[in-house]
Amino acid sequence: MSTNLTAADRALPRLHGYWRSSAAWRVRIALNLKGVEWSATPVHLVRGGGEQRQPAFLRLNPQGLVPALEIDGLVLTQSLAIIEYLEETRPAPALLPPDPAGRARVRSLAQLVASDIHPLNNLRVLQQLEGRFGLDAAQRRDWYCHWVEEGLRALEKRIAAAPETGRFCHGDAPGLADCCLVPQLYNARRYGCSLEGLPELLRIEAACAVLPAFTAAAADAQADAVAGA
Ligand SMILES: N[C@@H](CCC(=O)N[C@@H](CS)C(=O)NCC(=O)O)C(=O)O
Repeated sequence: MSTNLTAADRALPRLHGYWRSSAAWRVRIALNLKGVEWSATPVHLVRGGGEQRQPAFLRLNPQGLVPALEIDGLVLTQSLAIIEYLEETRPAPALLPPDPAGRARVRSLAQLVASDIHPLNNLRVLQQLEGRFGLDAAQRRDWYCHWVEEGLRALEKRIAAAPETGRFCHGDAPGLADCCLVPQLYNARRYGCSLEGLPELLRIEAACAVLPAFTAAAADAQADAVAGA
């Protein structure tokens, strides 16, 4: 890390996110696992058409998506890139295994969730399906659960079949893949998707749920969480 940081740079890392955003949630878990103190700036994704689409946030991330993390004088976006940055600048505890094969496996599990399941079900996609193509709430839910269930079934097969799986997705310490799994399961439940036939994923979720880094990162534990929403 640079030694020429200004006072502002040395301020607490600031995570611009939303309590129920699974991408922001991944970063919250990673920050907590690494023991990085951080502060939250909520970006309400729905109110007034979405604060992520307002100029103030677009200046941080022209893509109009959370999370954005201000850290070390930088503004970082894309949850997996942010977590990789944390891994490189704050290596302990490691969220990726030491061996290339292990790292490829963990990144592959993480991307199964973050690159293949999540983008199909993002808010802006659901809003297009509803507003432009006229899907009703039941059809939108069908779409959502189709991709979640298909993706999680594949993830379950990969986790169940692999000797590298331990108490967590890879070995006995939580890592990048677990950061992605936990929020995705929450959102699957939120939309009433089936979690049948996913014993390994649910076992790992339960192992994560007892860790303070995960409980503090949970959607409902965030200051901007809306009870019963
Ligand atoms: N690939 C991005 C995805 C970010 C993303 O899709 N964030 C969602 C919340 S989970 C968002 O900001 N959605 C706002 C919208 O769709 O308008 C990442 O991993 O950070």
